Amino acid sequence: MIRVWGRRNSINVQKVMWTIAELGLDHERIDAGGAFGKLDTPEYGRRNPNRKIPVIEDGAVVVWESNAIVRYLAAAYGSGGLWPERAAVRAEADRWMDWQLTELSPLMHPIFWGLVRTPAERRDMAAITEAAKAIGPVWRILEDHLAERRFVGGDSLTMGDIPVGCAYWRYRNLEVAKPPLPHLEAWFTRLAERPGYREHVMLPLS
Ligand SMILES: N[C@@H](CCC(=O)N[C@@H](CS)C(=O)NCC(=O)O)C(=O)O
Repeated sequence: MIRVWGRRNSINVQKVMWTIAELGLDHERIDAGGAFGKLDTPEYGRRNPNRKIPVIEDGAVVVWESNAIVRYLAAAYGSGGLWPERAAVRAEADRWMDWQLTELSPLMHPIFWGLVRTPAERRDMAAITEAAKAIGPVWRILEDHLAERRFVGGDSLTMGDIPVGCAYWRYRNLEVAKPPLPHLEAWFTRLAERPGYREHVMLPLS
């Protein structure tokens, strides 16, 4: 049984929970982080010295860093599915996972935190507007990629869809100016057919 530490409104926990759902793995999730706390104990520090969520325990195996957890689960339990067997296909999936962390997340962060987790009177609207303007062309890169594919890695869902799929749910629900993204919307419709995406990702933003 896999134990997941983390609250369900964290995007990084959502990546892990959606992956677990896709793989049909036996699991339990323990609320931690945010209002749930629990990250300051010596015991938690031994699990993750960064004192962040998510962390998973799979028997004696402990993994932190959400995209590393998704890769671990896909490799251990999803070979030929979430984890493409061919290295070239796997690299296609893999790079969009790094892209989410390095290109998308730094721009998503000020928009999401500004609009969702900051009271209206304390919002830095200039910073939000600037990040929203900058992120449109970044999303357009994935938009163009999906013009010729059903999923990020090709014809079927792979681990590559998971981080960007979680980020896109947030983006499409944030009230900022967006460029037209018809291929992303078509891909989103395909993701929304998946019970694991609906249950763990398509939640009200909080
Ligand atoms: N790069 C890390 C980031 C982890 C992270 O920043 N987690 C946030 C939640 S998304 C956290 O632990 N925040 C402290 C808290 O929730 O109390 C990952 O992808 O797992």
